[in-house]
Amino acid sequence: MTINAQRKLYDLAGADPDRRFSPYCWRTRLALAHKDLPVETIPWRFTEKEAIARSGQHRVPVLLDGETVVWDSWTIATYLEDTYGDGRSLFGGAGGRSAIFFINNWADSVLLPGIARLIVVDVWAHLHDKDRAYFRETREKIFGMSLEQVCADRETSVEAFRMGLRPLQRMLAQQPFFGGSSANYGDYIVFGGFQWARCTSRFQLLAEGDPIAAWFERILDLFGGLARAAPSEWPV
Ligand SMILES: N[C@@H](CCC(=O)N[C@@H](CS)C(=O)NCC(=O)O)C(=O)O
Repeated sequence: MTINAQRKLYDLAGADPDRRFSPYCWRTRLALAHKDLPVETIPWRFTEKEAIARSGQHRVPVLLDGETVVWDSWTIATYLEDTYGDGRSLFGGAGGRSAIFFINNWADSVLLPGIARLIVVDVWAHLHDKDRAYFRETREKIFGMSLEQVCADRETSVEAFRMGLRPLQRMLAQQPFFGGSSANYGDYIVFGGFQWARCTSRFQLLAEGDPIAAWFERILDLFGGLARAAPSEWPV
């Protein structure tokens, strides 16, 4: 069921408006595709705060669904599940929703900060000129050092990052998706992190032969190759 054809998503972009790299926006784009809900994506830059001011906050994704304004990727996912309940389920029921909420929190507090430490300097390089000073200033404040320093030892620090991926590697060696035989919102949450890296950095996050890479390719192929079509820095 489609309640409104006027559906728009503010989606973070780099200097190239087609380079959409936000890990959170990818969660939402895949959730919309999973529900078979068409959307117009609007390229948005970090400093274009007034464009999303009606949401009352300053981050994307922001979804306009007719008159309804929804922000925060988890809130959007639950909104889509509850509003479009007759579409394919994102969570697979109440138990699935609770378990995937853990994945959401793990991704936000462990996976994304881990990836950020390996690629943040490359993310900066892809930004629109008008965003570069803002991004550098806000992120250097968070890290307490320059973006270049954050990534300086990445050839070494990637080993600890990869160790932290073991539960994911073990699971994906046994089953094709978080959702079992087909993808669910847990897959899209974690995928968003790796897609962020794919769209901005040539740094190799995964070791050769990692089962995560095969899973990532499977998600790239979903929905007619929606995510694969995004400009990428990874070898094809
Ligand atoms: N909890 C939010 C986080 C969204 C978020 O941090 N988005 C970033 C882009 S990846 C943003 O808009 N940042 C704006 C800024 O740093 O000013 C969600 O899940 O949607």
